[in-house]
Amino acid sequence: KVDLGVIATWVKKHASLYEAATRHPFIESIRNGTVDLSSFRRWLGQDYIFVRAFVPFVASVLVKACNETDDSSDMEVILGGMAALNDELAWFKKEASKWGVTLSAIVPLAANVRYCSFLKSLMSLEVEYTVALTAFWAIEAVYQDSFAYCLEEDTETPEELKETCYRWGNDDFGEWCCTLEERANRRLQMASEDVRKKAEAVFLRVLELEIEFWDMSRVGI
Ligand code: HMH
Repeated sequence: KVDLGVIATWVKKHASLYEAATRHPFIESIRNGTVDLSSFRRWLGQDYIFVRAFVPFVASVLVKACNETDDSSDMEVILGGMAALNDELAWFKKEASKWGVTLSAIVPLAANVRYCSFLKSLMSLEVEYTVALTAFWAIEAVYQDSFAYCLEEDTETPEELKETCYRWGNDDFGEWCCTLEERANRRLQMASEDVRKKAEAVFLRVLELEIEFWDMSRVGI
């Protein structure tokens, strides 16, 4: 082990923003059992809209991987992520009916609209594969880190929210995120300084958008 990967150095360098995204008051409230269920329901409905917009973004990363990378492992890791999104959409429908949330009636709130347009901008052919791959990692890593935190020992996470936490907080998803991080690190290491700078900026933007996304759960309370 010589040194940290590029991504680990960024997480260290921007630790306070990373922590704001992964230890948000909404996540803390799930973890300590004080979560307001209307906030949870709002998050659930908004996240379903987000995931629907996330699918074409991930597809665009897959296309870039097939066109640009020398190594087929990238494609396989991204394809694994896409397959998981198929289950995820089905899960949202099931979970929404359990909580009495009508998905067809959800209107995306401003922060969600901003996040979905950001995803759209990343789908442009002008966005380098390495930059898009880094964004993909960051988006998944924030959820993995946040929900795994709610499943640690001696937490008060309500029983009825554990399945949600487990969806992103489980160890297999954690390992998949690590693999994705390694794939992104490999590309970042061989990238130009210019591309590395762009990828770092995109990482920071994802963190900001994730914070605003969690903030949405608190609208009106
Ligand atoms: C807002 N970020 C948001 N929603 C998600 N479902 C994920 C990340 C992870 O898939």
